[in-house]
Amino acid sequence: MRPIQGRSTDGRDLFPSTGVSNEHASHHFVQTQAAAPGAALTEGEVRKVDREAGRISLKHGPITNLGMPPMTMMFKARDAAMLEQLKAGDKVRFAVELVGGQYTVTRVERVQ
Ligand SMILES: [Cu+2]
Repeated sequence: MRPIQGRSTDGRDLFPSTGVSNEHASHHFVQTQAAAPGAALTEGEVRKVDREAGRISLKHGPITNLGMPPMTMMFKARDAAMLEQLKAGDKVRFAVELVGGQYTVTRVERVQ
């Protein structure tokens, strides 16, 4: 096997100024977060509140401390009382942590 090189056989540069060299790995460092775990607030919208079960369904943006992409999913509320003021359609900011293997909303506040 011949190594892939940036030069053709007559010596000219095949990829003169694209910058597509061996810097690939460095891209990943751009996304590194320095925030304390569990501290970041995530934007979301309430889809459903189940006060009996102490659960809430949220359509959420990226959750940086958990590395989770945007989606709609069910969360456990750390305290069912947190859900009293909330209803479907509310815009919220919330914090999520993994507690006992469950994604748990540890803080939630309504956004006007
Ligand atoms: Cu999710």
